[in-house]
Amino acid sequence: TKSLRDTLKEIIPAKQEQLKKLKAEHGDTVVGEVKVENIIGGMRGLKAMLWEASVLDPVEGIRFHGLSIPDCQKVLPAAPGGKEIIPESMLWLLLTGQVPSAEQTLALSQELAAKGALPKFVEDLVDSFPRTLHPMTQLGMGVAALNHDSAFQAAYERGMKKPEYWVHTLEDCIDLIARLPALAARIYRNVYAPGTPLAPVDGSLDLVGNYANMLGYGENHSLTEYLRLYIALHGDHEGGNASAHAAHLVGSTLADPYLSYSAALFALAGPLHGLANQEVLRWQMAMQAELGADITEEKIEAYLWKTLKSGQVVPGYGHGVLRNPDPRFIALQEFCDGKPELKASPIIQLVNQTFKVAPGVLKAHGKTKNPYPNVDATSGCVLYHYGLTEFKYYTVIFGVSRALGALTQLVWARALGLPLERPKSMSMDALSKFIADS
Ligand code: CMX
Repeated sequence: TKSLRDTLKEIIPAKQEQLKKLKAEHGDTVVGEVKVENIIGGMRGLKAMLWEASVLDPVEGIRFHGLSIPDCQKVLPAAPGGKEIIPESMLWLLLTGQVPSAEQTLALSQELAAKGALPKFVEDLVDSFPRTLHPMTQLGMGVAALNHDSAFQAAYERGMKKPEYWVHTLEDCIDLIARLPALAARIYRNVYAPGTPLAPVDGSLDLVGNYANMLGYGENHSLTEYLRLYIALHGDHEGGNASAHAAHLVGSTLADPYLSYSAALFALAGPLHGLANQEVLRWQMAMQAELGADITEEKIEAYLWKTLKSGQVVPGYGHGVLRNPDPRFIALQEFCDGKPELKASPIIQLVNQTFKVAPGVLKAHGKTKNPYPNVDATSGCVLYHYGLTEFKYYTVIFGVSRALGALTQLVWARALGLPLERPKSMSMDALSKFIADS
């Protein structure tokens, strides 16, 4: 059976050819127009980036190399003894566009486990952080420090040739993905259970099996399966979202994958992006506390209006691109529906009840372009049900996941020789002058 590296070696020339042809034959084809509202509106909707692994349709949601989430759930291999997609099979799909066999997935799990231990100086660095430093800050700093061992950077200093770029980038990306669970679990231990033992990476476990084990939840098969699905599903959401775009921008300077991905993590740490799942839980719990035991849809509706009238957003609802309920939200809801203890959980029931009411309220409110839930509307609440109640840590789990897509793109950016990103900016005066002159 073919290895990941051989598979990539085989498919890269055709992709390079495709890009060459696009550039030579269609370089001046017009794809869209740039309006003033795009320039002042966060470039929303502008088609201006190349991103290979996934495409987000506003109505259907994300597709990974053309496969929808339900398609992936049908064809991507699970962990031995599990049912849910795992990050290894998702990573293989993202990188190659091909569905790996169970054997290929297992080989990747074994390679990641073999490379999963942290260098001692990174352990010491993370152990030196104050417990009060936000876990996302710790994760970003830990990832940046891992560039000490960057194969890309070392090869660049030696003077490697361009066709070699992707080879060393891939090695860094694999090493980084392998080390994320040990880094993220160490941060969890240090912040929430200092002084307690931390399991070493176990060569017989898959990536998330190890992560759950190091977090201290190795015995909880149901939570481990949830984390496998969660981390696989959050892996990529096309290129324009803030974390993926940050990695792409920094990577375009030929900064190594560790530095590029640490930039992505700091974007993910913002409340409008990855921090939202933490915000959702805080908000749903405040709702639960205020509404008491007998929660009706009328009471939820009144609470939603109160949130909106106080000038806050409804966390977990709305999206920069999506215009339908997020299929990742639906997949996580279905995971809960299949487990009686999750179905009976008060916090999951509250998420479901809110889902029945919130779209109507947001439509009546009339501001958001998408009145439906995004994945964050439920993801943190499920973690809470499982006893993983440390809100501030949730974005770290998202950060372990987003590496799959952001790092895949770095490999492809190097294989395709994509250039430094450098859009043109304009001042308001320059814009006004342009409008007056045109
Ligand atoms: N509740 C109330 N108002 C909302 C809203 C919500 N959930 N979502 C959007 N709006 C408002 C916006 O604040 C904006 O108002 P102003 O015109 O006063 O500035 C208006 O509706 C139009 O916004 P939009 O074009 O629909 O949405 P954006 O693309 O600007 O923003 C997002 C998208 C996700 C930041 C926004 O919907 C939001 O703040 N949602 C709540 C936070 C959240 O769930 N974030 C997680 C997103 C998923 C992720 O990236 O991880």
